[in-house]
Amino acid sequence: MPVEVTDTDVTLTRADDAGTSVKILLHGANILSWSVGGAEKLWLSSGAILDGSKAVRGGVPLVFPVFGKATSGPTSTLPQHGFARLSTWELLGQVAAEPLTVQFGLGPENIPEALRKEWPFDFTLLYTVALGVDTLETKLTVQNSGSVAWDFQTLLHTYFKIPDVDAVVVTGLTSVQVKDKVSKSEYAETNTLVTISSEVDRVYENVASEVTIESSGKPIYAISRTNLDDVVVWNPWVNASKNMGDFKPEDGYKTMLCVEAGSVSKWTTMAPGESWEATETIKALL
Ligand code: TA6
Repeated sequence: MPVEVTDTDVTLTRADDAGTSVKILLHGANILSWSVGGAEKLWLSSGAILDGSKAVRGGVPLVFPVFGKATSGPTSTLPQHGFARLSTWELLGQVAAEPLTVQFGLGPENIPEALRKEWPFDFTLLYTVALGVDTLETKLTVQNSGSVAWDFQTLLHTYFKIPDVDAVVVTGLTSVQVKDKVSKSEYAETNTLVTISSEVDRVYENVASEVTIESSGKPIYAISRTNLDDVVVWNPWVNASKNMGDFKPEDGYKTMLCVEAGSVSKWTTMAPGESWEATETIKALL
């Protein structure tokens, strides 16, 4: 069965490519697993809460309408990273056979009432997930279906599974302006190969190049984006991992790296009736 649907999740399986599948939880439209030829490409905490009571620790959480925590404005009373990952999305159906593609939708009626009250705007989100032979393509369409303008940020908070954090580098970020949340500083990235040897929490702004993740000198993921100009790189390392109850195993930081495509360094304003679209395509190279 190319598309299997349960009460809580949807699984796409490529009939002609053994072991190539993607599983999406309806809660948050959170991709939980992406396997290529039997090899898992995403990191999911073994302590992840999947019952809809909390954001999922791992896979690809979807951040909307705010990245992080705003200190002012209509999103300032929303939880960190907004409500999209805290809401149950609707499966709208299969929309293509090759690549094997399904679409999910979210509107005001789908989000928890308490959060709807905090952000009372009319909107529609359409989230499309396409499984290729060795690619995972996601597309987010944001629509203002109301009569007043509102602003948003969005990001795909992808937890990549990596062999060894000590052997990983990220390329494509040279000379990019950085907002570093660990050192609380701003600077231009001077390294051609960004390595991870402590807690990293950086927003790379306006990244023009394709970004790749390499392990032991070999590219393992290539990330291409449209309309997602920023890239967040996050690894919680030892202490922050310990401080997250759902981050398991505690040394899981050694085999994960978040490289997150987003539009977060500025706010995008949506006029009534306006539609906005962004895509991310991840290619597994090994
Ligand atoms: O994307 C990086 C980040 O903003 C970090 O600052 C850290 O908070 C991470 O997201 C996880 O956030 P969460 O709300 O999922 O615990």
